[in-house]
Order: sequence, then structure tokens, then C-alpha cells
Amino acid sequence: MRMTFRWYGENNDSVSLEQIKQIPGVEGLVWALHHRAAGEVWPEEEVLEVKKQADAYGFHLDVVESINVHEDIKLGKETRNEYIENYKTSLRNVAKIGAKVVCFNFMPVFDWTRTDLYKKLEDGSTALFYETSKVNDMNPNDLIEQITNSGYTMPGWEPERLKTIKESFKSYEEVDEDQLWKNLEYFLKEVLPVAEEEDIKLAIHPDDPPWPVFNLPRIITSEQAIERYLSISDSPSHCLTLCSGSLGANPNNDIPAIIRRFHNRIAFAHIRNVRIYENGDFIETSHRTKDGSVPIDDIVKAYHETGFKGYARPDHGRHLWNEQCRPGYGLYDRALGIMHLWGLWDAYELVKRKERA
Ligand code: DNO
Ligand code: MN
Repeated sequence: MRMTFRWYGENNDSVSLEQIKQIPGVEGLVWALHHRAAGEVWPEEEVLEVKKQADAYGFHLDVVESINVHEDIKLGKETRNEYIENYKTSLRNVAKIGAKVVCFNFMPVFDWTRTDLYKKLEDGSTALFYETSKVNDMNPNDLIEQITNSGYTMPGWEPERLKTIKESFKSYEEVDEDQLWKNLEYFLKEVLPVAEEEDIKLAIHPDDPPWPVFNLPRIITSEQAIERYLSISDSPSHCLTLCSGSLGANPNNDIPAIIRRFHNRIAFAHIRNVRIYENGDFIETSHRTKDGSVPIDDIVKAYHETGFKGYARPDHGRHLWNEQCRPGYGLYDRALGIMHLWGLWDAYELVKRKERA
């Protein structure tokens, strides 16, 4: 397991490289050109600039998260080809600095969806929270109005997306799950050969949460969906980002079993816990198994058992000790999470060593 830490870039993150350097066992930064909108080419000079910053601290940039997919590709519009060509150019440009894994997602309109970014846990910390009834009762138009008028905060609802969000919803009236699968296949058939040439693993991130929101289709939601996804191609570049917190929001998803089954195709592990309530609401918690509903101990065991040599990150954390940070992306809880993951990993290592002796 090769530990990494997501960093949003200079002037765009409350966490500094100096701080990340002091977290045990972190070897690389998970990065992106966050100022580049989906569909734009990532210019080589800008990629090289990030490399310079990472080099100063001895971090690699093997993992990119994410090169986002333009909405027209997901919608299967005529205009998609131009954006797909740009995607290929970006893949080639990140390969120039040695990128090995490129994470992406295929969620219509939004990335991860939550209803409250600072929900209080009983210990006084705050965390990302998803309230089912709030999402179910909301009609997208009301939601758009709410966000526009009251600064309602939801990740993935960037100002430039808000402008076109109404049209996006309208466009998806024509795209059901089957069509979305087809559009995903079309995209993959185009980009996988380039990824292969550049020795990059394209690792899809599951949908978060793993069910349709606001009547928009979502397809990467379960073990069966992953099976279907992987059957699209046997290219060595056709891989997964296995996110335990995203898939884990549905208690029917047995994450350790998914890891044991598909470990050969997991290029990137997102490891975090969520606590699911009886009504289906969920909140992000510490990484400890007993604090949530996801068996983090067995997940790390599954990775250990299967000899996982891919990249991992703690994904999200709570906001602790009044840290002012990007929601889910503070320093403290992600650092604690990493130590917890290493603690489990090292314990399984020890057991293995003793068994051999
Ligand atoms: C949620 C996070 C996501 C992820 C993107 C990948 O679990 O890991 O924000 O970064 O969906 O494209
Ligand atoms: Mn994730």
C-alpha cells in the first residue's frame, strides 16, 4: 500500500506541503489542475509547475484526481469528440511527469452530494452529512434557487456549473441508465488506448452516494455494476478507484468482498468510514471501524491479504479542533486516518511475519 494525500494546490488548500511531509508514510500527492474546467486541456507548463512544487518536498505525483469528464461526453452529445480529444491530450501531458493513475468519475451533473457540510457529531467535531429526506423532497429547481439565493453549499456546485445546471437537468431527461452506460463505453473505447500507450491506469471512482440523486441516473453503485464496468475492456489500463465511503453508504455493498474479488483491477484505494442511520441518512466519521458502519479493519485486511501494491489515501476526514479547512479535507483527521490505516496494516504484516517464522 502506497500512501498518498490529496492536495488542492498552492493558494487553494489550507494544508501545506510542509505539514503533509510530517505525516508518517506519505510518499505522494494526489493532485489536479483544479482551475481547469472539465473538457479543457491541461497544458504541459501548468503540469510542470505542480511537479516543481512537489519535487521541493520529495513527493511524487503518480496519482491524478480527477481529470473531470465534460458533461457532453456523459450526455453523448455530438460535441463530445472535441472534449474527448482534449482528454487524450491531458492524459499525454500528465504522463510527461510520470503520472501512473488517473481517477475520474461518470456522475451526471454533480460529484459527491451532501446536504450539510458541517454536521455536528457527538464529540463536537463536524463532518459531511447526507439527509435523504432533504434530497428527496427537493425539486432541482428549488434547489438551484436555494443555492443561488442563499449560498447553500454543496460540493460540485461550482458557479460555472450553476449557470448551466438547468439545461443540464433538462438534457438528462433523455439519458437513462442504459444510455449513460453506452456513453461511458464510447468514452472508454476512445481514451483507453491512449492511457495504455502512456502506461496510465484510468481508475473510475464510484458514485457518491451510490444511488440516483434528483432523478439523475447513477451507474457505478455496486458489486454488479463494477463487474459490468470491468467487462467493458480487458485493457490493463481499465481500473478502479475503490472508495469505501462512497460504496459503503449502501449497507448492501460488502466492500471487503469487492476488494477480494476485484483486487487485480484496483489502482487506487480511497479508505474512509461512514455511519449509516436507520432511515438511510449517513455521516462521515473517524476511520475506526466501531465509529461507523464500514468495516475498515477488514478492508485493510483484504488489501493486505491480496498483496495490494496500489496507491491509497484516507479520502475525507472530520473537522477537528476548530480547523478551518475545505469541507472533508482538513489536515488533522486525515492524518489520524493515515495512522490508523498504517496501524492496521503493520499489525497484519506482523501477523504474517510471525506465521512464517
Ligand atoms: C469522494 C471523493 C470524490 C472524488 C471524485 C473523483 O469520495 O473521493 O470527491 O474525488 O468523485 O472524481
Ligand atoms: Mn472517494
